[in-house]
Amino acid sequence: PSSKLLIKGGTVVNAHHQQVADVYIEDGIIVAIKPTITVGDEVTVIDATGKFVMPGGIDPHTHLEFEFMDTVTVDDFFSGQAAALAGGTTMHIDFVIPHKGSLTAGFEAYEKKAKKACMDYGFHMAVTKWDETVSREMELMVKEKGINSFKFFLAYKGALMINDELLLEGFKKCKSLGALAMVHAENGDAVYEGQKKMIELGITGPEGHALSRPAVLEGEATARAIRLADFVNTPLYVVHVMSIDAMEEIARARKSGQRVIGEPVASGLVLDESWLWHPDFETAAKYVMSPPIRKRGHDKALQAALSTGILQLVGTDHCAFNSTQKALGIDDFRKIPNGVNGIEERMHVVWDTMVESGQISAMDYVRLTSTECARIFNIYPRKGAILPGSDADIIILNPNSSFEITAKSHHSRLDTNVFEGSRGKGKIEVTIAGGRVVWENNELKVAPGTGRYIKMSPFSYLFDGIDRRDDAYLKSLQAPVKRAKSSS
Ligand code: DUC
Ligand code: ZN
Ligand code: ZN
Ligand code: ZN
Repeated sequence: PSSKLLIKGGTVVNAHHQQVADVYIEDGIIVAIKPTITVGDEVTVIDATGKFVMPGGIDPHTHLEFEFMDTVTVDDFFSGQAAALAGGTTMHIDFVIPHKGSLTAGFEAYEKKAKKACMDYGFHMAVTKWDETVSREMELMVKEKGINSFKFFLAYKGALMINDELLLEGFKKCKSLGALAMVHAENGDAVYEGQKKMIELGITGPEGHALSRPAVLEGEATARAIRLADFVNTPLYVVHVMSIDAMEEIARARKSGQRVIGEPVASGLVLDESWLWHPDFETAAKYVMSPPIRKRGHDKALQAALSTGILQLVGTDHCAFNSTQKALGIDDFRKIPNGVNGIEERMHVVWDTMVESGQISAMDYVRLTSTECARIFNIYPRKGAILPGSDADIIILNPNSSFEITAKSHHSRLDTNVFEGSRGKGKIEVTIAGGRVVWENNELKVAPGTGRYIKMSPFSYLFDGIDRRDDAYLKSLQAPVKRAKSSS
């Protein structure tokens, strides 16, 4: 296959501009975007007339080959990424989970898992305990390993959860490193109590999952994390915003000028809680994720928040457990592995619900699915744009052809799909990753080992000017008021 590609006649869409143009690619890099480009016959030409040519999706939130809740997700760095590419996503950022509390060991384990990568990827890192070693390891991760974001869990008591004291230490460390703090925001103590209560009441099915972690607990933890981030004066990224409660806390903080980013996920934008009451365990269990999918109404509110700028980008929390794994919780919803799919569906779901419905433009779509993520994690414009010099990660979306989502035809290893039966206009017909056509005519051409690790540097634009804010508390640490001994 030629390493030279010309995409002809499509509407090239960036987050702030669109135009009908040709895009010329050489050796994995976008070389030129011009109204008309003529090339020799050594160049492969793709006709994109009447179609959108857009930056490939970047999924900011996935869990591939994740060891969680006594099992491991079925999608690894190959199958999960292959699925992503078939759905128009050309990069994702996965979460390194420390190994027995060690960030370094966790990172090494994920480096190994990612050897079979077939698309570019980056890493966030979770911090699940606090001591001097963790503090030093965070510094090492930022300075040498290409990590610029750390996630803190306020839920999963007894496993990943940390308390407020550690959260504060973590926030301060993030600030000092220029790294972005992220939170999983649910009140883990209250969830734990609620779960016990449900079991005592004999509610052992998946509906107990929804009942034990109501939206108010997501709102509480979101508000707490936002206020503590304000106290430390560091930017905050709230992962998987599932409820109006959490979204409104983000809206309020942003209105006051605080740098808070909110990430809804594909499932939360279109699904509703009623699935958890489904009489068939297998059906209900596949919708178990945390925070839970909420009542009808939250989905539409999250869409609206995206279209008005309250929320900034869309992830998935792709965390794939099949029916056999979900059945671990047949007698106790607390043992149902938490997680739903989305890495392959996100781009179609967002196009269908947001663009086709007229809520946002094609340019907004690019921003929410790709550009904003690249900016936040400091890899723009290498990623997230169709510009000369950017990586050739590109999708061609046909607004007039249809897509359909079903477990029978998807590329994930899952035996189910929470978006089963969804259909709509706007099929992603071609995916180009690193200058290679990897998805065309409903065929995947991927090879393990072709994906690259994308290092992410600290000090993104989010931190610009952060220390100019008047911050009496922090200043007082440096210059305590000196008073003469009182002599009455
Ligand atoms: N929520 C999930 O549903 N799965 C993975 C971890 C998480 O926070
Ligand atoms: Zn232009
Ligand atoms: Zn989470
Ligand atoms: Zn997650």
